[in-house]
Amino acid sequence: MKEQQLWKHETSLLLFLVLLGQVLGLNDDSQPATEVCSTHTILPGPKGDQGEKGDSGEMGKQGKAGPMGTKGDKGTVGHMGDQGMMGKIGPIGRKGEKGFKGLPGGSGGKGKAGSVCDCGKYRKVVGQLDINVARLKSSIKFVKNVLAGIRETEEKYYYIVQEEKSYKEALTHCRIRDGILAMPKDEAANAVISDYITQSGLFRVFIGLNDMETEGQFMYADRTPLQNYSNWKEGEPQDESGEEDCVEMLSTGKWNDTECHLTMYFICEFPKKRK
Ligand SMILES: *[C@@H]1O[C@H](CO)[C@@H](O)[C@H](O)[C@H]1NC(C)=O
Ligand SMILES: *[C@@H]1O[C@H](CO)[C@@H](O)[C@H](O)[C@H]1NC(C)=O
Ligand SMILES: [Ca+2]
Ligand SMILES: [Ca+2]
Repeated sequence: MKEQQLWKHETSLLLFLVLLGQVLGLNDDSQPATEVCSTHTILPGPKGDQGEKGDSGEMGKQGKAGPMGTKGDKGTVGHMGDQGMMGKIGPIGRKGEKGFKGLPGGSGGKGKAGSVCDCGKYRKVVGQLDINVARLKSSIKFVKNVLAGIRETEEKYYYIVQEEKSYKEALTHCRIRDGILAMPKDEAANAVISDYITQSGLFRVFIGLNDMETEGQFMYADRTPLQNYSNWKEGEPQDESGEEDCVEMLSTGKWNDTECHLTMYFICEFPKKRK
């Protein structure tokens, strides 16, 4: 039964092939129908082995961009960056307030002992020169001032020294210049001195009169006592404290006993040399 069916099937296939050959015009030439038909053994062979795997195809076209994805989660904190460059120098600030005064420094060390070389004698000379220069300066100043404002009478020159000194310093000042604190021994001399004080714009000067030796017994700077002339201010001399032993002349020409340690201007007198 099976063989019959198979054969029937084969016959159908053969007939199909003949018809196919006629349609394709194969009968006339290379593939004679007789040859095909000559054998009845043309049967389909067993299924061949699977063919070799084909070459891979060309790369396909790039696909279209997909839709935007959803927002991702927040990332973790990044690493700390490198330190930046140093900034520019700022503008100059305002001047600060003055600081407190510093503590006084310690005293300096003791100096070295002086050398015993020959320079010693030169030092001595230089030292003496310094003293001489200082004296000369003082003398020049004195002379300058004297020329600027001296007063004179028949017998004397008067000069008001405008340096504040105590009575004793004033005495010395006049004496080292070969003079003496002025001693008004008469009306004329007293008037010259008082005019001089007024014209100098002063109020008082020391004159050469005191009672330092015996209280109440006034003596001139040349140790002569008051005799026929005096010109005390009314109420003077008044020495309740016992400390007013020197005398000042006021610009009015009046005298007043006052304290010797007070400092004020004073007037010197210089005798004119007899011819
Ligand atoms: C003072 O006066 C007396 C008599 O009045 C006189 O003898 C004497 O010489 C005068 N003294 C002086 C320094 O002028
Ligand atoms: C007289 O001297 C006294 C004592 O120095 C003084 O207090 C008084 O003011 C003086 N008088 C005059 C008018 O300067
Ligand atoms: Ca006195
Ligand atoms: Ca007095």
